[in-house]
Amino acid sequence: MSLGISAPGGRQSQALRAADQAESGWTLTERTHSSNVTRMKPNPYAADLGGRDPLEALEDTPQEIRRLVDSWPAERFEKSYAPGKWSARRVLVHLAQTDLALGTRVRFALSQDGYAAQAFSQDDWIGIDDGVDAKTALEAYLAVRRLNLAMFRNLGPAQRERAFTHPEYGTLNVWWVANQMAGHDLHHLEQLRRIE
Ligand code: NI
Repeated sequence: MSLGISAPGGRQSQALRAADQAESGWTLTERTHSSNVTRMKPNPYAADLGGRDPLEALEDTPQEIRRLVDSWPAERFEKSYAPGKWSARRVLVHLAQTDLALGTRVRFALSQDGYAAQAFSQDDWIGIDDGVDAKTALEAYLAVRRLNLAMFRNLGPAQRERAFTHPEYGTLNVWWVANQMAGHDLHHLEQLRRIE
């Protein structure tokens, strides 16, 4: 099965394993991180983002996902990239939920001093919206992303550095979330590319 993304050596597979670990338990692995998040826990999807500008990736990846699945017949959305993993439809629901949750987290962080974010379980969340079809999930993801992208684009330097706390990640800032979201998209794009 083609992975769809070429990567030198074993770097990509290592990155995917680390991201899978982060995905399942929202735990963190130690790795280097970009300068704008120095002293913070590393973004678990940094390797997926690969040094790209997060704003550019946040704009492009949803469109890439849309183009990828545009011509899929309905039954393909029920297929998974690996045994026991989410179907394509659930991946799309998860992407929409993630933009809702993380976009909301950023808005709280921007508007409240000392904001303490709550963790959420992606496995508990997925069942909540499991009744939705793939097209609805995709449209929700694309629409909420447009809103979030406009928000991220509008942030000044102080807003990007606006800090909040997370029970597992510790002290983070708003721009860390932008990088997290951008890498997270690419992580799931890679999964969708593996569905035949
Ligand atoms: Ni995810």
